[in-house]
Amino acid sequence: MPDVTVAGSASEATRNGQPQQVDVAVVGAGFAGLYLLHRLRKAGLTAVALEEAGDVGGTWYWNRYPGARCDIQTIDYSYTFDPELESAWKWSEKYATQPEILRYLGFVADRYELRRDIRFGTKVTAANWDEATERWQLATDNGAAVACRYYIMATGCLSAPKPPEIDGVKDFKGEVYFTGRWPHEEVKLAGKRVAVIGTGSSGIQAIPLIAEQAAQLTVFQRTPNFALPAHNGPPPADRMALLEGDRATYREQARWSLAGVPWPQQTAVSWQLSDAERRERFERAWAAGDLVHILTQLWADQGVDVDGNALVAELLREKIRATVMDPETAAALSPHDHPFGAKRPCLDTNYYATYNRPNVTLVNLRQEPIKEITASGITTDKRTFDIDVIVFATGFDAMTGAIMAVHPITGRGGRSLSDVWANGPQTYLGLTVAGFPNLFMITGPGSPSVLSNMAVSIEQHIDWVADRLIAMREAGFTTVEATETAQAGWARHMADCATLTLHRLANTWYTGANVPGKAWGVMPYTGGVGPYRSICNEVASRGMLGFRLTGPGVAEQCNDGEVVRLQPDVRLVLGMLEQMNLPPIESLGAEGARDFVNQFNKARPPGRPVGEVIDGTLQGAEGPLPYRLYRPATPGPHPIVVYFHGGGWVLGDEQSDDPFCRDMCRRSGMIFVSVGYRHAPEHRFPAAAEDGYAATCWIAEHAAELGGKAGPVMVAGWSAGGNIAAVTCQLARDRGGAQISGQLLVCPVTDCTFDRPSYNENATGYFLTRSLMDWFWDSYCSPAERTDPRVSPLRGKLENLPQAVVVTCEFDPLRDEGVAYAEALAAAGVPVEQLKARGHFHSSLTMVDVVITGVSGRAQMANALRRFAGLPLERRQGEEGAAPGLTAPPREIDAAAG
Ligand code: NA7
Repeated sequence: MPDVTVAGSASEATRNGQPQQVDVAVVGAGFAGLYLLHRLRKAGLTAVALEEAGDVGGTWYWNRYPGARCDIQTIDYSYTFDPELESAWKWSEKYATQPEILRYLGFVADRYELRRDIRFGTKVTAANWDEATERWQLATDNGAAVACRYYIMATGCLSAPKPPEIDGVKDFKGEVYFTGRWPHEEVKLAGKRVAVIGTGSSGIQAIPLIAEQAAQLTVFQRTPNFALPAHNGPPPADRMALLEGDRATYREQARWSLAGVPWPQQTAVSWQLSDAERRERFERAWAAGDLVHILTQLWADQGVDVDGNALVAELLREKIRATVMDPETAAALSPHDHPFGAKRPCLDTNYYATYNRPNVTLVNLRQEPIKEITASGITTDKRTFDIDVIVFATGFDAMTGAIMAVHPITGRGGRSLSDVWANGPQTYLGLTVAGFPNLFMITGPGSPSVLSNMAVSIEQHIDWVADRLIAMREAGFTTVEATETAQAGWARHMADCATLTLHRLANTWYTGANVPGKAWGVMPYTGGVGPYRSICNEVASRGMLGFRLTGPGVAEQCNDGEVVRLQPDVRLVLGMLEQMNLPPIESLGAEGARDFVNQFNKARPPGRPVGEVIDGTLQGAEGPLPYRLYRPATPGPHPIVVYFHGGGWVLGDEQSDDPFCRDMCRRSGMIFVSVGYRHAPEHRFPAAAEDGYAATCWIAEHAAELGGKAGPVMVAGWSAGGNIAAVTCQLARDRGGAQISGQLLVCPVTDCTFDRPSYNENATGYFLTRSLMDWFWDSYCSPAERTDPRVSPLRGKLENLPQAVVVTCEFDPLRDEGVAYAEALAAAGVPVEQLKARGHFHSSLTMVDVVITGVSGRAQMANALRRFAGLPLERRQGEEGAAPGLTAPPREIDAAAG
């Protein structure tokens, strides 16, 4: 397709030397720029797109290297805004080639006559916010400047190629190509000695085709990547049937899915499946040749848990070993330094088999880094390669490069975006930046973008922005700007989401680690497309939460705040509970409530395997009580933790916190004995407290019989169980009973008053409600009994109690009484550690394998128990955050070249 030259729209302005005046200026005419023009035009806004290339296409204009294809199935990687467009275009392949995608974008540009508003061959060289006129002033390298109300970066995430950072590139006398800037003319490689540097998606797509042409191909690999055969061909019949069966539903499901492609949510976790079942699922995914499938459909823990992920990674490495004949080459091609999916996996056609060709050599830069590029070739630490052509497939300054590095953007008060982002990109929703009014980014850092089907994310972003501009026009607003509060909240939410996934455990372009000196951080939004969409909708429905809006003659509007304060998985859990529209538990009566809890618990993921689980009977205060013992798989004897389950003294039993007990047993390496104490209303105060104390004495006396270490025990409990654990410590001290070396109190009930702020702030909406607590108290105690320290331990004597860890959750009615107890213990001279779980609710830390962001909290609790028992602390990869919500620190990327 011949390139189009500068469109006519700027010519008049150019002639009279005036800036071109438009409502909206857009940078880029790729997937995003084209749809923007269409949407803005439909909204009655004047717009111009400024595009450096000679035609539409964006990334698909530049990336013309051999083998370039999309890696999301093309039926999904398409516009969906117009059903007629969908029926007017048929993709010929499952993964279309670059020329076909470019033809598609040209077809769209023609169909909606978009080219008339695009100035091709035009680069923006500077963008300044003019406070006086409240417009962006853009300088360009071709034709008129532009003045616009709104400035929208539709620059893509992978459009600023990264310099090769290898000494001597300029000295090389042969041909040099970059995959991201491939020539339009045919590149002849036949009979030549070709080097490819880089084995990301571009390298992996190009290498097999280059190998077929070149006399000799040498691949210089720094980090091996996981690749999956694309099994290209016509669009698969099963996916086509799904799409064509009900196109509207299919598209809608994509919009609310996690990755922007409709696949069901997996519920089975890896340890529930046998080796054969896992292999069967894996082989099905391997045969499907689909990244979203293999990344989401194997088992539920593959993307969030290092152990669940390691199982996939090993199956993939097995495939590499089975394909590549030379074991040394196979080993070099096998990734070991990152979880599968943490770095963008690739789709390939004959990639691994290419290394069986006699004309292909793999150079492992981890073993022999490139020293320099010379006039005639490439020299490593060990050898010299004579080369005619070098292909750099070295990637991009991703996500921020195209926005920040391409031209200076100066916002309010003369602040430049590069300064504001010097320590990493800061955005609100990935769409806007505080201090840069009326500036929007499509798929910017902080948006699901590259972790999603871009086509779906682009349409969502653009629809949201266009709808906001229309609403502002109707209300008379002319400026919109994110607040610092909202932006800081988004950064926190981004970090919380990143804790949930394994992306933080790899050095990749997602984290900026591929560009020397770039600030480290997970740049795309990892919370998923559907949750992101609902958050954007919430921002709009809550009066543009986190934005300041101004306009002539209208009062300023600023509904400041953070849109998501809950941990992302807590938000999902609470959202699901809300949708279930459950009756208040307290309205069910004790029996009804117990049935409900049993049913509810049946639906949760099972606990993980431990060494042994034994059910038995112990002696309580007034008779036998059941217990369940969890023993670690490691050799004993182990220290013993006496555990009291939650349930408001009314609900639950020795099995009801099963996943939590298993998890804590595994993490701490200790025996957990969960006690089935008596319940109210059948057994009212002080039955539960007395049982707690009696059970602890019995367990301490029978430690050896139970296979535990003789000596002091520890006590732990959640909610009302935390109350029993705290009370047990006071009784043991006063009555000279069991020796207790430490107490772990998770969201404990410590006092009978409801007047602390958390009881009002979190009275409803966070599962444990104020009225449920009211019912629990009424069931267990008369008003006169409530101040007794055996149920309100905060009112007891606190000196000389065992050291403690008190865990509280931000969105829990019990938060403040937990904090009060910790503070009172400290004031009484008891060594106490407080763990405050930000963004969590009452059940967060016990909902194992549901609230994944609770992992680091449980890791810290287990370490506290180990400290109580005098054992060394444990560190597991990916769980070392200092508090729930913290991301792991970056690791150094090895310098393998230059
Ligand atoms: P990627 O995925 O960033 O890959 C770039 C590759 O180049 C990767 O293997 C890098 O190794 C390697 N590289 C980069 N710099 C050097 C130097 N200096 N020396 C040696 N090797 C180097 O970019 P792609 O274009 O392949 O793919 C980008 C995305 O486009 C892709 O994920 C799809 O979404 C589409 P490293 O891993 O950094 O050690």
